[in-house]
Amino acid sequence: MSYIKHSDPELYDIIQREEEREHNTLELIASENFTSPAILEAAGGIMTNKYAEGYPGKRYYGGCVHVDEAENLAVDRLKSLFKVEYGNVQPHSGSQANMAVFMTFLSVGDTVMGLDLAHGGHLTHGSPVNFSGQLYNFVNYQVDKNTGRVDFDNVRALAKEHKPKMIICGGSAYPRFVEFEIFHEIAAEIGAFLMADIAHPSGLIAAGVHPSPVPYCDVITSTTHKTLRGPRGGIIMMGKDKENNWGKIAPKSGRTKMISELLDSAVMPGMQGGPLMHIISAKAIAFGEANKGDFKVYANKIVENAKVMAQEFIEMDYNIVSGGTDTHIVLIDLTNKNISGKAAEKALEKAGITVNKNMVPFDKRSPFVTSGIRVGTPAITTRNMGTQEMKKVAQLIDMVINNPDSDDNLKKVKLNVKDLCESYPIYKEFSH
Ligand code: DSN
Repeated sequence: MSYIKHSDPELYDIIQREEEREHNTLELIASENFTSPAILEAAGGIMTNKYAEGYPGKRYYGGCVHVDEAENLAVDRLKSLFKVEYGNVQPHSGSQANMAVFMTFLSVGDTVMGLDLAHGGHLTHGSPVNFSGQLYNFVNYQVDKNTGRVDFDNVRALAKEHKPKMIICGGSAYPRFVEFEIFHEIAAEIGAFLMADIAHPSGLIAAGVHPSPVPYCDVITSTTHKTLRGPRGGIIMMGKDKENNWGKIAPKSGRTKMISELLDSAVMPGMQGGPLMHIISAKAIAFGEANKGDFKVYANKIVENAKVMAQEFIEMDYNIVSGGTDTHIVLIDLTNKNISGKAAEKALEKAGITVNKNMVPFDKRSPFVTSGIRVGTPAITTRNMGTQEMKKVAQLIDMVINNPDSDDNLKKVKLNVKDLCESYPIYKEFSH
């Protein structure tokens, strides 16, 4: 029974078309996933009605007894999932989680180091079109041209030269393990804070399939909707809470504040208003799901699928950045295939395959055109596709890349995609 169908048929039709699109396409955007029906229910539920500015037990509004229970549950489950002492589940997105960390650890104008966007970083790691690049003095490190992996000689040299107050590790198109331990050594050598942005691999980290930043990083941010398979949102964590002993905020009460207190107030009232209690409730469900044994199986399959897909591409003469993957991401440099990322994304979409164009390290094209595409396995693994299907998906992509201008070719691929999707429904509960 749908209320929207009766009250707003126009929007209902739009949602139906999106549901059809999700069902009938191969979703290979590395940052997307399909949540469980329970998470959908909570994200669309009555908790959206409640204003709850503040934190559990310290709200600006009455009537918060049950949203307090939900937020406490989400925080407790998050802490148990990642084995951390501190968690904040209120950031509306990963970008806002990052902003709260910057507001806590940095002053405007401070120097920060992050991975170059074209080398796999993120807009909030210092891009000039983002608040991060506008408010802070970012210095970007890069990957090594031959290995496609973070060039730690470059990181160390830049760190010694620029003495950043904070180093950020992690990114949005880095296919290899983030080597938190080496970043920690370098940050310790120059007395910098170390922040991990695990928006992409957080589900893999929760499942133990990717090393954990917790022993090495002062503060950790993530989204909740990528490999973690929760609702769209952000989180902040610290393995250990510490005193704010760098004197940025003078203690008014005669007591040195804990960093957790500063992070909490940076999120709210620092830059957000009312928390999205429906999303926080859905986050609680997601953290509970990720703490179960079958999530480990799922996370292992994500990586196994990505490795098989990368190998299939290599066998078809594709240039895979870093020569493979340790994660859910396969980053393909299309330079030798004589097609831009933009043209590939467009042709693939016509054939029912969704990817995003992506810069590759040392890209000569602009971010609007790019020389590569980023392919990810979290969503199709949620559909239960396995290694045989990964080979097939790589071959279908190859058919498109080799003949992107032929409508007949794209139609042929689209029929194959539809057949594959029919065999792996997303929401069996919904009508198809
Ligand atoms: N937009 C996300 C991604 O696709 O990786 C990062 O914020």
